[in-house]
Amino acid sequence: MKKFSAQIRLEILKMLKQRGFGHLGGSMSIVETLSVLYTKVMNIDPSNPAWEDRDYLVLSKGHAGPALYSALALKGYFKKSILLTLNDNNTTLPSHCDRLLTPGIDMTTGSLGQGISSAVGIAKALKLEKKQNKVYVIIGDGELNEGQCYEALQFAYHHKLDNLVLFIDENKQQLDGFTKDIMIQQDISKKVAAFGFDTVKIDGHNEEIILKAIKNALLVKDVPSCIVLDTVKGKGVEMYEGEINNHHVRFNDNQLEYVNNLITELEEEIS
Ligand SMILES: Cc1ncc(C[n+]2csc(CCOP(=O)(O)OP(=O)(O)O)c2C)c(N)n1
Ligand SMILES: [Mg+2]
Repeated sequence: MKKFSAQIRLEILKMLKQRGFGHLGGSMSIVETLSVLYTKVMNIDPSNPAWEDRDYLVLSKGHAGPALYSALALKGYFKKSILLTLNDNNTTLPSHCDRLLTPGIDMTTGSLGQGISSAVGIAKALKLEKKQNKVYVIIGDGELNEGQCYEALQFAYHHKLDNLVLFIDENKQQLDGFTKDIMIQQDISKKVAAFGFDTVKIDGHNEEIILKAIKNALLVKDVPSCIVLDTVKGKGVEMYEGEINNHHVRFNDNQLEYVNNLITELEEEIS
């Protein structure tokens, strides 16, 4: 899992380097979660992305597309070389996730709050069909400012969606600042627990702990689960970790050199 995390991080950096800019912070904070889901948890068939028995992943914080695209390419949903077309005209990898363009993307996202609503709908539909598929959904802490998220939480509890695992990426930052300065959120875990979710808060950068939390979540019956991920925005790219402007970065020459060095380090670590 650790190696897969490093590989995802490496691919994100290569994509953003090629483009010269991109959503770095929120991509890096979910690397370990994606790594665990795609190596140890999800029931998927990369050669058949539309397989009807697959588990679903909805990346509600759709701007973190580069992280998910990297995981999908590494799993073989499409060629790794396609990653370098991020944001190009006519690319299959737009900056935000699009289910009609990219193999392995289960829901189009980018308008914050809407992905979690789609996810609870998918989970309800699967329940109605008495199917065993699981639905994983990742939202941002800033995204929680969208009231629509709370409607989805109510819906998930009311409909006993124990086939749903919600991840909240609590990296304490959103687009242009710290969540505490933009909209105080108090204790996110307690809030989601108050909606009836089986909720835990864990280190979002430790693969073993994430795996254990997911395994526990899958044992819960009759209520949905939530795993609050204590994370660092920009994790693994020290220059940007927790930095106020790390949401969408545009590299200058110094930053590009730094990224190049990090790419070399990661390549050595992986080989
Ligand atoms: C409905 C909606 N409002 C505003 C935006 C613009 N926007 C894009 S990302 C972002 C911040 C999101 O913060 P968070 O959910 O914490 O994401 P992360 O820190 O994980 O990158 C905002 C406000 C949007 N995409 N959708
Ligand atoms: Mg955030």
